[in-house]
Amino acid sequence: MKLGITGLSGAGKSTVFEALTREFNEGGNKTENRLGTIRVPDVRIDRLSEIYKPKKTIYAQVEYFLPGQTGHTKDAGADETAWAPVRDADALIHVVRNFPLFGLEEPHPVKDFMALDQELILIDLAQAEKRIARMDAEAGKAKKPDPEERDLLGECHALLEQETPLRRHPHLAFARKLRGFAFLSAKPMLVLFNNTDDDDSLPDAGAAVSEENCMVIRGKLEHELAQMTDEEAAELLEEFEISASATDRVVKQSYKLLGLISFFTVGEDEVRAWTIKEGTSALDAAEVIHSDIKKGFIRAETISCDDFMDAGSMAAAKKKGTLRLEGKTYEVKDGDIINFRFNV
Ligand SMILES: Nc1nc2c(ncn2[C@@H]2O[C@H](COP(=O)(O)OP(=O)(O)O)[C@@H](O)[C@H]2O)c(=O)[nH]1
Ligand SMILES: [Mg+2]
Repeated sequence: MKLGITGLSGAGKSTVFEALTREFNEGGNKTENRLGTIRVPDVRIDRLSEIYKPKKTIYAQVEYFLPGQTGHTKDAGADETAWAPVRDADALIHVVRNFPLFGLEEPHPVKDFMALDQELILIDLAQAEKRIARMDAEAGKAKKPDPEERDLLGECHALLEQETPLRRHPHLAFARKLRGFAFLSAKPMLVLFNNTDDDDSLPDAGAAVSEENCMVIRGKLEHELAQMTDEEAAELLEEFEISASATDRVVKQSYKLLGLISFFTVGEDEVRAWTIKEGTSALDAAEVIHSDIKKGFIRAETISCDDFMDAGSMAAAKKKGTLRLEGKTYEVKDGDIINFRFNV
């Protein structure tokens, strides 16, 4: 699962990527694709690790992908090739410039956001149109095209024509029959307004972005913070009156955007976060750890992290009845601590 970083040229994509991943590439090759894997901060794992003092502590991770593009430039039109690198991303981070940059016009964050969003809608529209025309041409033939797919595409087409991104309509965005199209506007999106150092408020955007997932990041400031020692960073945080780096929030939000949650396994050897899709059953969660655990699944000994912290220990939790046995079909919740009982 990875998030593709997109945005107009000069929006701060490279700056944000480096702040998030802490992988710096000063004066390096700007046209190379970059992939960064980083851990998802989680206080629950911090606490569990303090309690169990394991040999290893493993956090969940997310991946960010920065295409080594020449970039989207204004007035380029709906340039499909510029989007090709993020086609297979599971979600998009759209970085929007909200700071003055020498050589570029004054920032117009909302206008910029909409320009690029419209581009992605147009590309989807053209793709849907082409496929619909093909299907309709084949409708009279012996091997008829799938009517369900045709209906879904018709729905997409109508929405796209009204400049509505498909991500607003989950039944289309997640439709199995449309998966092969990898529509760009169907991908979950986080809009990151990249502000100047002394401004941490969302731009006045009105209705235009009210339905989007929006966050503010001060890219340059975060980029500096990411290169500092903890003491230096603390000083800067104080100076700008911020309680914590925004990158942590962005990373957590990214994980959520992908529809991912964590369950935990604990012990003296290892405290570990495991990543699953929201809605995953205990049986399928078992497989994430090992196929044998799924095969020999008996029960999932389960407690929420909060209940565990309340009880103080597994023994106390058992007495209180908050440590319980769940079966194969139990839907695992974010923050469950699970011990799978299995038989091979
Ligand atoms: N003042 C300010 N400058 C920034 C910020 N983010 C990026 N920049 C600068 O804007 C320029 C373009 O940034 P870059 O990350 O290369 O943009 P990209 O083309 O989207 O990858 C660089 O000179 C950055 O140092 C920011 O938040 N504030
Ligand atoms: Mg760049």
